[in-house]
Amino acid sequence: MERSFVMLKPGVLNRRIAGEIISRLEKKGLKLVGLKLMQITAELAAKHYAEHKDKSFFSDLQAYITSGPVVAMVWEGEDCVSIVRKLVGSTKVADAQPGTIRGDYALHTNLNIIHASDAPKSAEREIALFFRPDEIIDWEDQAARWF
Ligand code: 3AN
Repeated sequence: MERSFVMLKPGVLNRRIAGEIISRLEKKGLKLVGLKLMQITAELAAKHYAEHKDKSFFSDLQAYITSGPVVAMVWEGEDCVSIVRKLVGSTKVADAQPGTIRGDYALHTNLNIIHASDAPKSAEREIALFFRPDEIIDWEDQAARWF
């Protein structure tokens, strides 16, 4: 089983669409094993987006991601990382297909609503940044035979 780190960025709570987005991941059959509301610090944002620290959009990205609460989540399932990336859609919102989360809910790339790990290795790193091991619940999935 693979895990992915997913984060609903600030603005999602303002728009009252957190439930709708979480529902899309649930309906796919993925299993939610970690969930919390967090106010991210500038330090945590810098660690999370370390690969972008020299990009022109980094300061805007850091300011945005720390501007309000985020919903941090860990999802689990077979091929979870790539499946979630497909549900999320392209980074550039103009390329994000209708039916994907970014395609349906985001108009601006710098406010593209949701983060999802891009590879299993990044998922491990990001989960460790945002969650203590005891905050992830390895619950027994009675419905597993359906998915
Ligand atoms: P993704 O979130 O799809 O993995 P990354 O890692 O390339 O994409 O970018 C991280 C975040 O930085 C994006 N979610 C978006 O908020 C922001 N971002 C990426 N590229 C741009 C860009 N060209 N202009 C503004 N913001 C960007």
